[in-house]
Amino acid sequence: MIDSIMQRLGVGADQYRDGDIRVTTPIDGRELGRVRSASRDEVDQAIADAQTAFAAWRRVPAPRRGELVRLFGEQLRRHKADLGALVTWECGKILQEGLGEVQEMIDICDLAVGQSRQLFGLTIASERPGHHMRESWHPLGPVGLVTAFNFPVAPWAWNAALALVCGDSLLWKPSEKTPLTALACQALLERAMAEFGDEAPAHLSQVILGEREAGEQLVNDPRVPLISATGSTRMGRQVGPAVAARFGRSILELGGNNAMILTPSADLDMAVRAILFSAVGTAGQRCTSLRRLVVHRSIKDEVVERLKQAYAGVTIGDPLEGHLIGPLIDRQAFDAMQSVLTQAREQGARVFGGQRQLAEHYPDGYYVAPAIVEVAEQNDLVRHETFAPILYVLGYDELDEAIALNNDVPQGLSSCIFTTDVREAETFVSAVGSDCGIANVNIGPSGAEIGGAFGGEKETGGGRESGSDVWKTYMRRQTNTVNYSRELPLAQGIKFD
Ligand code: UN1
Repeated sequence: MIDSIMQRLGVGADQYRDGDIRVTTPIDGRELGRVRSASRDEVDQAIADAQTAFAAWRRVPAPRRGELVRLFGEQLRRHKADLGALVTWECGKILQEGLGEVQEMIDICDLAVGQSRQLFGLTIASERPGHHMRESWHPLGPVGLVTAFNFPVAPWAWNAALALVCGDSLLWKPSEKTPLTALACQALLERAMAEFGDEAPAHLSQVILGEREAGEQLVNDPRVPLISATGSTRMGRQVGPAVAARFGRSILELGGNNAMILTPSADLDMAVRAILFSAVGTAGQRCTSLRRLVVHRSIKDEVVERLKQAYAGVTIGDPLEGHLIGPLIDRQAFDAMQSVLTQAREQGARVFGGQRQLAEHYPDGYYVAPAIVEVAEQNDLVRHETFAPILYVLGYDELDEAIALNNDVPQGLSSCIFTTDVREAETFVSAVGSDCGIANVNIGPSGAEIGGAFGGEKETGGGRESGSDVWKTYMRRQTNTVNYSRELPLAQGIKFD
């Protein structure tokens, strides 16, 4: 099955049949392939090659660079079904979401193609006669991309599509849990490059397979001016300072602990559907997954009851076969979830669900019933991100209290309010409302579109990816002052003779 998919995507069996990294599917723990870690010297050479590629690529006019991304988008359209299925095989998210991830890639390619004709700078009024001032945006250099297992392809594409139109070369270190999808994306990009012709230099995009050391090497190398890393806050705590220590730039997309405030005026039918998708979707393994429900005390019992009913109706099973919940990524994820649920019980929380499912059928697949955990207060357990389908429920009386709870966690990625009261909605998205990078009204916290800037504050890392003016991060800004007069007036009126 995997072989025919890989073949259609253009990945030769030699690339995934042999090596030190064993790739398994979370569906049933079966081995999908083996890949080889790059050695230190190979990573070093890859960085040198990326520099050479950059030197050539930056000379290609930006709208032409956009043409390469357009061709890549065409490849993705053509191979959406296969790549989406491969995402499901490798990380276990349900097929609908695997396909959704590929759609996000297509969408960002479209955005980047348009952007390639709009890398605008400003013209600025000079205080001196006969002078022009302007801002130019130039390509930056090789971009190092570190991605996580839960979204094995889309975040790479958000960065890659923009970086390519901005004139940068790419070095991608995917999660060691999901290297096959990375090889597939690389193969599709190489097809687009072949169609595009010689203007696309060799090594414009490279995949570096390996464990943590390979990523560290990229992060520490001054020849890589920008590191964009998605993963845990623990990983970001190492990447951020390491890149800063060499004055590099980083985009960090780290943990989230996303809340929904559910008010008495909310449309509860909509809210329950939104909670279900955002808390249970991707088996709770999105950085934008809903983890905390802050619900008004007057409707709390009713909402919890409705959620329990909704949870009971969700089917759990093979993610390729139309169920709504697939497996967790691996045993460690399962153990971490169980340990958190045990602690919650010990602290007196009321826990619904959370048990392992289908263990006889899939001894090496970790399927779980999603859990609802009613807690009395927002303690350390709740404030910590557990990458599993656990939804904490907290009550509130006044909106201020709910907003304070929303904000009183170390992370600051996504958030939302369900209300039909315009005062409440506008307060939530105002300067004194949610402190997150994403704040939604009557929409869950996950499933962001690529048109906006994606990312969050505090321990989420502060990075932004995708739309809005994020392209600027992949370029270097240059301020130009041009004197077209025959005089040499100094700024600030200084006389120097
Ligand atoms: C992630 O979970 O790492 O907003 C990214 C969303 C997706 C991206 C999530 N567009 O849920």
